[in-house]
Amino acid sequence: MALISIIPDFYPTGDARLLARAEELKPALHHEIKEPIGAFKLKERYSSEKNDLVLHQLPHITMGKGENICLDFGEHLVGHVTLELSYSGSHPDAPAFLKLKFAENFRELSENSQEYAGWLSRSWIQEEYVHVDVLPARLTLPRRYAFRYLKITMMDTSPKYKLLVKHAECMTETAAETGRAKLLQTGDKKLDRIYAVSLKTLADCMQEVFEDGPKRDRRLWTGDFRLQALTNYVSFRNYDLVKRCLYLFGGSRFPDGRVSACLFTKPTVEADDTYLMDYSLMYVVALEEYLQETGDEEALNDLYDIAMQQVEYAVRQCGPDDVVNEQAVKDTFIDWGDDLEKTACAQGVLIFALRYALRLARRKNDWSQANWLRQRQESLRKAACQHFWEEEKECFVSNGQISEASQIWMVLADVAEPEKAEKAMRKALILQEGPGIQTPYLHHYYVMALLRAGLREEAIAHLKNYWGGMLDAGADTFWECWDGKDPDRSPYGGSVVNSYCHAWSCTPAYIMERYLFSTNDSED
Ligand code: RAM
Repeated sequence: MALISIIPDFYPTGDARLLARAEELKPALHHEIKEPIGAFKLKERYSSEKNDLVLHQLPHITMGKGENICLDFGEHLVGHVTLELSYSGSHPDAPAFLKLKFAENFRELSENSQEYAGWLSRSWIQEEYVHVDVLPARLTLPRRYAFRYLKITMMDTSPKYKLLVKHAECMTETAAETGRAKLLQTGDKKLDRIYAVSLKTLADCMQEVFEDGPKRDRRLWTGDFRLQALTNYVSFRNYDLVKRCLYLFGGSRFPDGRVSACLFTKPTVEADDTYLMDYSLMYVVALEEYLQETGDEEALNDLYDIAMQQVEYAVRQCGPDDVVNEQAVKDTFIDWGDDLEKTACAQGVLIFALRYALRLARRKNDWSQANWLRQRQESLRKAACQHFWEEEKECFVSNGQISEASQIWMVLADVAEPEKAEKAMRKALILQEGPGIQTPYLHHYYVMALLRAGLREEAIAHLKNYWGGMLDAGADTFWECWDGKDPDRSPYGGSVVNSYCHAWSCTPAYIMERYLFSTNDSED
């Protein structure tokens, strides 16, 4: 499924006051200098076989035409790279022509990007061709990269000299105050590591906004943002960054008031011309959760109407039978993959969001709105039960399809009483066929639905299997998509553009802290 929305003559709104407030909340970035902890050569340019090098000998290893050196920084980094280059032999009589490839994980390093033929732009692949006219040189690259490995390939020198890489360093960037987050000790090593890696994932995505991924798309997406905000509350507690993002989304919207699925901040703040109904509803959820954390009256007063607009728009997408219409289903993301029948999911997300909208209305003492929201919540819930629950199958069925996603969103929406919710999630646990779950985004909601149905052990097991599976496959930060049975899977037609540090994958820390190993009980 290619998610490309192009609306000709799209002019998003610009609310100067909200955007000015967002600007005031822009975070200071924290920096550290990091150096490689290891080096190796790939046997062939695109092979996964390597020969290790001794790091302290690196400044003396000469590189001739066609040779490569890979630097391993030992952890995932986001920042700006500087290389100190020199030469051995005669005075260079021709420029050094290098290819630099940054890779978030080892697989990506050895992939040949020329073979990529997917639908997302190949410009996301982090590689550069560089000419260095004068050696020695100190080369600071203008782009910010997200990477653990850097492969330097000598495309050409001349017979008179060879290249030396004297030194390499990265000045990292993050808005997270990493010292503020404590690690969790559960007594289970795998869970503890999952916790630590999910915080690292979040920290690397925390930049001037909550980015979805520092390699790609490097921007603010509503669905990712809600999950980042939650994990941030149990770790780095940067409330201003959450508030800034709420104001940004509010400050630039569709002309009819809808919150966009994602937003650009440069050169100026501008909503993207992509609307996803479930994502715009997550704005409502995220605002309410932010207020639960902070009680921030200013944000409530400034953003309440915007939140209500999202709900009202979505409610208008329901037919006379109180079920979401075809357009709403088309506008709903839920997960990657073409095969998922999303009607039950779209209905579920809407009912779920109504719960949060209702809390907002109560906070605001807006009682007529609260009344209306309650009625809509109840009628959509009843309709969902009638429409999607199938007694003989003991689960929710969406237009003939049984999927994990439908069970998840019906359960999170509290559509059925607890026994039915448990049956639905037990069905999800044993489903063999169907569209499956493609991304950590839906895996997050899967774990939440297991917990809501009272299946705590199953939820823990899933955390360990799924996120633990990424660790076993070498993750330093959690990935945008992962399927242990098909490690090459990509929603984009080629895994070289996948993001290997992806915000929507950062929630295990939140789940463990708020639901599994903490004394603080939370309602949702
Ligand atoms: C991709 C990104 C982003 C996600 C959207 C729907 O472009 O992975 O994180 O929210 O899709």
